Amino acid sequence: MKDSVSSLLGKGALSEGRVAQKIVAKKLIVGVIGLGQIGLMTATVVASRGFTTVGADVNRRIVSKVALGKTHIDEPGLDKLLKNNIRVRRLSTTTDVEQLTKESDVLIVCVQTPLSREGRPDLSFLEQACRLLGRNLSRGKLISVESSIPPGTTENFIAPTIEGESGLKCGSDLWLAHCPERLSPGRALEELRKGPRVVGGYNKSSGNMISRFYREITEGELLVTDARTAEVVKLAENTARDVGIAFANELALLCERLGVDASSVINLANSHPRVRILQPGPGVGGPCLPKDPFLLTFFAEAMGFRPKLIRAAREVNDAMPEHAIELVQQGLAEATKQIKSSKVAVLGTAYKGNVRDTRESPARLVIRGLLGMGAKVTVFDPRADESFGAPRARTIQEAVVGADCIIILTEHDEFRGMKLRNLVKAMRVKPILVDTRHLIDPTKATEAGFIFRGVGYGLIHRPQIPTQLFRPWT
Ligand code: SAJ
Repeated sequence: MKDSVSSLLGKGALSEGRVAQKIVAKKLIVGVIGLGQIGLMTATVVASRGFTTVGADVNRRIVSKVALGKTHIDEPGLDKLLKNNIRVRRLSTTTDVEQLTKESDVLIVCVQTPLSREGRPDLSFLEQACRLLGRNLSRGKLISVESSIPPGTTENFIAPTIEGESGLKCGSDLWLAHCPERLSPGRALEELRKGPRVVGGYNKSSGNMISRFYREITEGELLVTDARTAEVVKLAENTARDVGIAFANELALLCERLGVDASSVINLANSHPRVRILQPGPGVGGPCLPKDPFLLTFFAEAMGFRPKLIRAAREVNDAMPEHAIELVQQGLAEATKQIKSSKVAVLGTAYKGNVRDTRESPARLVIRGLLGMGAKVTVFDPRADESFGAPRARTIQEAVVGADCIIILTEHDEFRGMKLRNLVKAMRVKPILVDTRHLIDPTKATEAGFIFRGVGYGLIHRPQIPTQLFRPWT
């Protein structure tokens, strides 16, 4: 590459000023490694900001698809933005990471960091990417790792791997930072373009240089810190949400026991200016929340720290699909029906509302559980194709016809305005509605003829609280 950063720099000290000028002038080539959800959206947004961008993936099918301007990811606005950038040739794709590394000035690593079967962080994809990078690097490159990684990974794993392969020194021959991705499926492009970003530099100059690059990508604030802090920040964000949801779920179970409606409790409590309780549901899914608490705690645990709250929150959330099944059983018991001979219509398999993503969706466990108990299950999701082994219906009506029970698992907008009386008419006698997402007004459901159950809905039965509990001394 004639005017690449490395050729400009020569052998002397890295010149931050000259590279910074090239960043502002968008004269750098950006290589994005990994064209999964994060990588593809990142590459598209970086290209749309005016940088010549190349996306690489080992999966040839994805690479050829993206090269034609087609996406394998369902994200509002992505399709159009990708097509535009491919058309004007600002974005291209390759399977050749080695060539990409040689030609790019900025490298953004977006490979997956899953948990292994034994629940350990699996950094093999990251290691492979760092080795390939290291073997093909030259001085003066900017490397940003966006993948979620356990605390200490940049310092103790990424930098030594790159240095070992390249013979270059991170922080002096090249700039390295961990800039955790922060995009929520459904509004990801907006968050990439406008959201604040944390830039965790391997050293001070890495943090400064790489934040200059992100300055050109997002209009949001750039918060520069060290790499290990950034690693903890990312995982803490999702763990805090997981713990918050676990509180909402436990509160919902408590309200069911006490004969109170959790939905009213949460709305009223949230009128307090410093309280923000999240929503209970059928469990926590998606690619991040079920995994990130383990990435956060795994190494600390190996070093002798015993997390209590974080682990308990995971247990509470993991138990919710089972509770959703219990609500179906409760409803069927009230209708004097057996689960074995019943037909259950499941509405929603996506892990959250208004997306088609079903990764780690609680619907998987609910559907498998119902099928395992002998129920006949039919699934309808207006957005997701996955049905977790149950037959799929094409419409709500088709799913509910002849059903004994409906269970709502995802808060898609399509399920909000359902005509309850029409559903009742299509179902068998004593129809049951289980709402795990607080989409349906329980009074309206009962008026329409349903036996109603809901996560956190305790108004079915308000138990007498034993009087001796109030005066244990008498
Ligand atoms: N959920 C509830 N109750 C709630 C909120 C969510 O039960 O009040 C459930 C959802 O239904 C879903 C799961 O939690 O099953 C996760 O949904 P989410 O919207 O909380 O999170 P994700 O996985 O779609 O995206 C998260 C986001 N993190 C935070 O909000 C802290 C996003 O900003 C991150 O970029 C993303 O993880 C990521 O990639 O790390």
